[in-house]
Amino acid sequence: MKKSKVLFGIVAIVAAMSLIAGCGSSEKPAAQAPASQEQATSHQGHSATMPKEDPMPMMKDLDKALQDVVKQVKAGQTMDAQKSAAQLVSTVDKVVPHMMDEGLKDNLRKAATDIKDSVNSGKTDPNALDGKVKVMQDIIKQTTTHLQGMNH
Ligand SMILES: [Cu+2]
Repeated sequence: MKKSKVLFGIVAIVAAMSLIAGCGSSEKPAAQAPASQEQATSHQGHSATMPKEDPMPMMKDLDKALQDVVKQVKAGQTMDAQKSAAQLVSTVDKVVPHMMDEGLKDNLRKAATDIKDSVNSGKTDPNALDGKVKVMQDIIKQTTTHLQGMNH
């Protein structure tokens, strides 16, 4: 009998504590409400359909993969260059869901695919690649600016 009373007491305390904790945590979203409302009305906001990840580190990956492709093609490391080019395209696929500009999406995809196709052909002329790389770098810049204009 005594044991069950003690047990009941513990249950009551735990229940009271979780109630208090519940109150505390429900205050936070209320305080943040104005900010999220602002996001909802902005057309440039990070939409609910987007993956919950920051695309900015991906832009760095994109830059890195592009530099790797250039280095490896110049060094004649075709296999490595093909891997880096595949990395370039898969990183683009991760960034694209965060973009809200259809034209820019297409340009980014096309620039990455162009480089991949060129590297995969096996006999990439480094000079011809330079032109494609410059195009890609310019689009990466535009994409970074585009993504910075959103709330992530
Ligand atoms: Cu996003």
